[in-house]
Amino acid sequence: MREAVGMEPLIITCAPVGAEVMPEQTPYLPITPQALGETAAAIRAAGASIIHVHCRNDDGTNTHAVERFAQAQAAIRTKSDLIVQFSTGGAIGMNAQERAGVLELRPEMASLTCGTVNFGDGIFENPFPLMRALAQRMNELGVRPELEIFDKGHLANARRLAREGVLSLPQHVDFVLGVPGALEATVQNLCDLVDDLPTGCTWSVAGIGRGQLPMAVAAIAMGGHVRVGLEDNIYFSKGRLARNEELVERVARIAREAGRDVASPNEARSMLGIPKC
Ligand code: KMH
Ligand code: ZN
Repeated sequence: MREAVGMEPLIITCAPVGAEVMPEQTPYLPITPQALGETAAAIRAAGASIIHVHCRNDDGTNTHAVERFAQAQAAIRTKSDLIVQFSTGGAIGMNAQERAGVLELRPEMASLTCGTVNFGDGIFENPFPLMRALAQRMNELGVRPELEIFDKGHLANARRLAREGVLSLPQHVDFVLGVPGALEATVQNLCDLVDDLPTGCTWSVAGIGRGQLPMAVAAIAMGGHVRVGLEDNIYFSKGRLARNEELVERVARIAREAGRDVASPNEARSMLGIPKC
């Protein structure tokens, strides 16, 4: 582990809405494309460089409709220079066509979950044929994958996809820790995953619920990157609901106080090998 001074600037990803949190739980979810655009401007000002996008219908229910993602992409682009990363995970139960369809809009990045996992009482299904299809379409369209790793075996699955030739390595990896049914959000688990990373991969961590802040602090110290946002955690502190920009701003402040700069979107693009916009 290197000293904070001299580490790469911190890339902060914000996942502002997700598929599972409902408007009854918090008033701060960006539901419409316009709200996603406003959120993009606010989180950019707070220090984010990547936005991880899910979409909702006007009534707050989840949707993976290509048209809605196109509107969100346009709104985010109008309001910010953030790296736009679409979810291909969608929501539990979504079929492969729905999940893959949004890639046709050629976002700069898209998530690629690298294995099936328990997800609360449900199962987030990611069999190899689906992973291959998503990875291949990303290759064809020039979309950079972010490998979503919910469990340790998912890194082995990514290496298998690479051996098969459908995924090039290294890539940017996001460890999602603390989902009920998957790997817990502990510093030991994070260290084990980082030790097992394919050579040259950059990494971030998304801690779920109360794991969000401790995982962010650990990543800042370890030289990794951080994802925050209401998709993963709706609280700023016990009993106090968060706004997305507050979660980003807190991580940026802690990083700077620890001697680590915060990356702009174009700095993040150059660190991740994505062409500047
Ligand atoms: N909503 C989860 C079941 C992703 O965006 O790629 C999956 C998810 C992962 O959110
Ligand atoms: Zn997501």
